[in-house]
Amino acid sequence: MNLYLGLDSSTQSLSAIVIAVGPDDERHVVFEHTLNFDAEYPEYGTQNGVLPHDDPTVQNSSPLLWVAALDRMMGIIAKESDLDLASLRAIAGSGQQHGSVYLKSGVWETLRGLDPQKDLVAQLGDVFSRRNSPIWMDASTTAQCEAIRAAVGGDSVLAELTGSGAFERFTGPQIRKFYETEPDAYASTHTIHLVSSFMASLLAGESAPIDPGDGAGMNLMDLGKKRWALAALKATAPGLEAKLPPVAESCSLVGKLSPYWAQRYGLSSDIDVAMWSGDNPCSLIGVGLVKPGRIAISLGTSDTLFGFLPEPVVDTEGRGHVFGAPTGDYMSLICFLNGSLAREQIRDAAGYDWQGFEAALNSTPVGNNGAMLLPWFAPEITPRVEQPGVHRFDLAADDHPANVRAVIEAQMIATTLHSEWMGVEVDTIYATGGASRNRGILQVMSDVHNARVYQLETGNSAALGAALRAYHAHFVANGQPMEWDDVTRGFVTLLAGSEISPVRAHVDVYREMKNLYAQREAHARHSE
Ligand code: ADP
Ligand code: XUL
Repeated sequence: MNLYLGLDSSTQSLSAIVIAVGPDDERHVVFEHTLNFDAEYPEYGTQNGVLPHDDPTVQNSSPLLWVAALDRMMGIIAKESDLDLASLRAIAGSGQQHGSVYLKSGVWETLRGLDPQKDLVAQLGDVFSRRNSPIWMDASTTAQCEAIRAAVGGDSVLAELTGSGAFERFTGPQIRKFYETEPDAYASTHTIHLVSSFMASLLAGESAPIDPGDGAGMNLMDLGKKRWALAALKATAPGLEAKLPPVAESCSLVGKLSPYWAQRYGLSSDIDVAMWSGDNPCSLIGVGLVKPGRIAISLGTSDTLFGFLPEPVVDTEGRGHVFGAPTGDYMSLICFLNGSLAREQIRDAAGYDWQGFEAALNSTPVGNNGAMLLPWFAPEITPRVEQPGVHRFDLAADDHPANVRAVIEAQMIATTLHSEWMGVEVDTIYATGGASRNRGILQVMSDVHNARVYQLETGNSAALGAALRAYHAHFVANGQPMEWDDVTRGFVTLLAGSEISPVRAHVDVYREMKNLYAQREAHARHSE
């Protein structure tokens, strides 16, 4: 058996999945574990993985918390699992996208000279030129987005070049804000990493490149050429090129596992560290979207809708993104910030647990007797909404069951309205993420999209995708490239009995409702 480890450093947790490939090609997931940040690391004071801040548009987390979780997870895998770690061949990972880590000069010497007797947190306390990392939920860079757009010649120029118009959470606007508000700290920054490349660097003990999947989430990378776009860098901050690691293909290796891990946890020093990527590119692999025609909807902290693209198709209206796919192709993505966040607000206001939430959803009629809401509990990414607010139509705030249905219908209608630019005829949707276990939600998804919906056997598609990328990269490095279908075979499997089909009468109700929703959405945004 050969083992491959996939790690997923997400907003709220660090997860690990180990896959095994046997001599007769038998394939199994042999280990899964999750460390929840809030619960396991109360000393960092995060709430849902985010540090509280007076300004609700500012959303930071602590890079040291991610360091602590990686150290603990490697310890759990090495000491508490029954895995035969002599068979561990490669590690890859997935990181929440857009988040950035700012490191002082000297960091790479520190990483190379780590003492395996001490934990990582004790040794890395002083390597950051910015204590906290802005993450993808941050919406505080509207002014910087404006400035970058103006400097490059408009949003559509930026989108053609980098795959996306300027978005608040993207790393470029975040870097510009850091440069503007803390110029000295910016000047003392030697390297700026993404969450993904930072975590890969910790494992390899050297600065890891950024892959085109996560690099495309920065507003800084030339999407076609897969290298830094100098015009975008110039529009962002001075001296930026020297602070960024290079871009390298997703299927390449960063190096070998550094001596720190080998000595601290008795692991072999011959384990490949493969490139990390963003959670959405990793999920693309983890749900088996290695060919065009199907989409996946991930219902996590945020909701995302994504699909494989053989060629980059840029959204000229600026709602969506195109990223590099780990296969070397492209992927389309739209992100809804008010995903689980909004569902949790409605659930908590009603005092339900998830079972109660699903029962309430199922007890209310399709179309909700005309009641509707716009679910902008926090500033929304798609469509762009700066001033949060929940708009209710023919809906009393204390009618809890109707609010449950209204939030789900709103979210699912928004996913179909805002994905039209991708031009994909959707007949099949793979549902993933924490809320995909809620089959009531999946029925609404199926009816709104008029498509069959399937769940996958492994819920954490980002961690699974990372493990599969480790497997692929290890073979590529050994001169034996594999077809992606061959990589995912046996691992990405539909959950038996999970198929949900659209109900014709419901599809008709939602077709009508979609138009009304679009009008109300447009009206609410324009009167913002
Ligand atoms: P992340 O984006 O952090 O990776 P996950 O994909 O792990 O998030 O999803 C976690 C979320 O799933 C939780 O915050 C919770 O809101 C949601 N969730 C868990 N179980 C259910 C359920 N039965 N119904 C709806 N939502 C659920
Ligand atoms: C994608 C996005 C989110 C994060 C969540 O653009 O912002 O999906 O990657 O982890």
